[in-house]
Amino acid sequence: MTVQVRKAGPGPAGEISAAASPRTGVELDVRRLGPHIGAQLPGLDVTALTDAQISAVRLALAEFKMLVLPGQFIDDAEHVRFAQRLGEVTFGHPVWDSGDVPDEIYELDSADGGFADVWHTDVTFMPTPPAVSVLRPVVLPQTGGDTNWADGEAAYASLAEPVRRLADELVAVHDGNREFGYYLRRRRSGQGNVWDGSQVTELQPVRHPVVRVHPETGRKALFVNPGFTSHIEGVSDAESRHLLDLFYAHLTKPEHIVRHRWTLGDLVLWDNRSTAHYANRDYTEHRVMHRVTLRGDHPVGPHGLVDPYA
Ligand SMILES: O=C(O)CCC(=O)C(=O)O
Ligand SMILES: [Fe+2]
Repeated sequence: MTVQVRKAGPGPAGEISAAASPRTGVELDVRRLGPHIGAQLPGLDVTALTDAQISAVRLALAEFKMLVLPGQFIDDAEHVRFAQRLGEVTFGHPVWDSGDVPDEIYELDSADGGFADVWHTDVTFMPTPPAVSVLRPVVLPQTGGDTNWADGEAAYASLAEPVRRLADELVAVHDGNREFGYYLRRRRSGQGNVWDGSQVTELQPVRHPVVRVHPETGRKALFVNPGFTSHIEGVSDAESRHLLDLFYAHLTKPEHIVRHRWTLGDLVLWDNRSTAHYANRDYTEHRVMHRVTLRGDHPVGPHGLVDPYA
């Protein structure tokens, strides 16, 4: 069954009605959070969605790139079950020990150094980074700790055409060692989790296209991030630095950002194939977030697949 999320013009209350295909009769209320990225889907219960609603959420995610589903007061098991309906759930992280929480949960606890105040796209240091992340707050500060998402598609589309052509040709290296290498070697004795069917024992840097073609929409997005991209291949160090600075500055222009102020009960989904994100570290109180990720594929560039280890 195909469900189409149809975009309509802004309604009286600034709402977009995105009705699903009349053929299925599935209705999904969509309130856009910006012209390019982000939408709120009110009135859903993620523990009781129909298959058609699940399909509609997936389509909305590819279209809007970041979705907020408010009012989902769920536990870890319900969080994982919802994610399992959207795709194949991965380990919470390729190398991180999940500790007290289920294997599928990646916990970011501010009391334990769990911050994400560097722009990044999740786990791009692996050959198959997760396609989608699903995040919920467990403990929130009174104020602060907002999360920002940058729209890699809008950023790519708004580059000048000759720069887009240059970006299309480039391959970048992503390296998880700076952040997780020591942890994997010392804290886990080189025995990480299973990712893509095999156990992670080292974090070999991987190659990905600088421009990623979305497997569902065919749209192109900038796919480099300061969290994990180490350099651009085949150019000088200075050229790599300047090119990456140009791409990062452009990616994170305010026009390309949606900022979310968290409320307990929010469940936020984002598409890692077309976005990057950053969590503000501007609070002193406790903040705990739980994330579940969906298995992704090998990034495809404008010229096709890029061998991650060539
Ligand atoms: O803490 C946040 O809001 C985001 C954390 C993060 O980067 C993630 O869950 O992937
Ligand atoms: Fe992240």
